[in-house]
Amino acid sequence: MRKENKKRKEEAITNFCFPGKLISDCAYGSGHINDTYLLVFEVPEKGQRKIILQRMNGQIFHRPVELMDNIMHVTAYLRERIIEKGGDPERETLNLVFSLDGKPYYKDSDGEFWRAYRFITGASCYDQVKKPEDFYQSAFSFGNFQRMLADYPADTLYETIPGFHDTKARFAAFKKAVEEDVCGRANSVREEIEFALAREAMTGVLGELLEKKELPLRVTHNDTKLNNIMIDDATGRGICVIDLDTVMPGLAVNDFGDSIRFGASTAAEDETDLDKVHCDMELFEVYTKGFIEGCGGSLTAKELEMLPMGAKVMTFECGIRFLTDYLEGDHYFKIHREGQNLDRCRTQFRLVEDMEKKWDIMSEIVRKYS
Ligand code: ADP
Ligand code: GN1
Ligand code: MG
Repeated sequence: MRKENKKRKEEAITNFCFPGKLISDCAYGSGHINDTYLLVFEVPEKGQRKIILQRMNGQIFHRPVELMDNIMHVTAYLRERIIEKGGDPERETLNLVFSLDGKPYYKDSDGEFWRAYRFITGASCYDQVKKPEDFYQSAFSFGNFQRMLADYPADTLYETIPGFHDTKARFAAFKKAVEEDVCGRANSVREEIEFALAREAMTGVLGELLEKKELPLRVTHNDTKLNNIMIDDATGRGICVIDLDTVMPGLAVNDFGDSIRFGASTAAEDETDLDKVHCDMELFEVYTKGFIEGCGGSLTAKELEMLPMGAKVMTFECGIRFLTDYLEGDHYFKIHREGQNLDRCRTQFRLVEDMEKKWDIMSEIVRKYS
């Protein structure tokens, strides 16, 4: 019989090289994928030490050893770049804690994979933009992350989720979910299904440009939500890019777009009052400026031109992923209430509609900073 989660967590905790005595342990953060815990240890003569412990989502990440190999090598590479620039590698990149048997993960007796990071102190992650400066900082950090990894040997990275931003494949999966309708939910979401079907054409745009080599493949983050950046509490600067599960070859415009869909929205991702959901053009501008500056002149003319498309396609893709998950019975994204994935889908589709209306303004803003 499988052990309950608490027992597995205890097993994991005793199998990492953690300092001192555990004094508290609680669920942490608002990610949709992994189970994250904050552990606090009391270390004699040194005070408290905090650790982030995560149970990696085995339903989603089928090759955790390869994934951790990516993270170990990418963080080691970033550490060198940060040191070269006189930065602080303890706070500006993730630092793995190894297991007692010297691995960057621990596999428990049920076959679940756990990993641990030293907690980055004096910094916070935000689920919504409180002040535009924070959004600028996240934009600069994600752009700079890409720039720092520009010479990283991309062919050594494993593809942790094949076809992660293959929007066409995501759309095919959505259509299959509608046809199969395993939960009998399709009839109640006809409007959303029609909305998606009417926009199929956009799913091929970026993939085709990549195929024609009009957009370059780069090492990208691929999950550039605002809450995947740590912002220094004292200086207000974006200090560390976290959540490196999906660092893989990808498109710069997708990294830009995923940030816009989450951070430039005037409402939460699961807001139920759609009248509150807009794509804020002031935030769009702030992010555009920060991302282009963070990339330090490395974006090509075509990439710059396609930034608004990245925003629209990433928002649409995320919407169809939420809708697919709702139709399939909510097995991918964690939910905390019935219908949450449908609500998430609806906000994304509302944002897509709003971007369609604001297309000229978005293009104008991008031109201003290009
Ligand atoms: P998920 O893939 O589920 O989104 P994340 O790796 O993004 O998981 O972690 C979830 C949350 O945990 C983050 O949003 C952040 O608040 C916190 N977190 C993760 N790593 C660290 C760290 N090294 N130091 C401090 N907080 C962290
Ligand atoms: C997930 O892990 P988290 O919560 O940062 C998802 C992203 C989605 C996002 C939607 C590995 O991100 O792709 O855009 O939810 N991550 C994975 O909020 O699927
Ligand atoms: Mg996250």
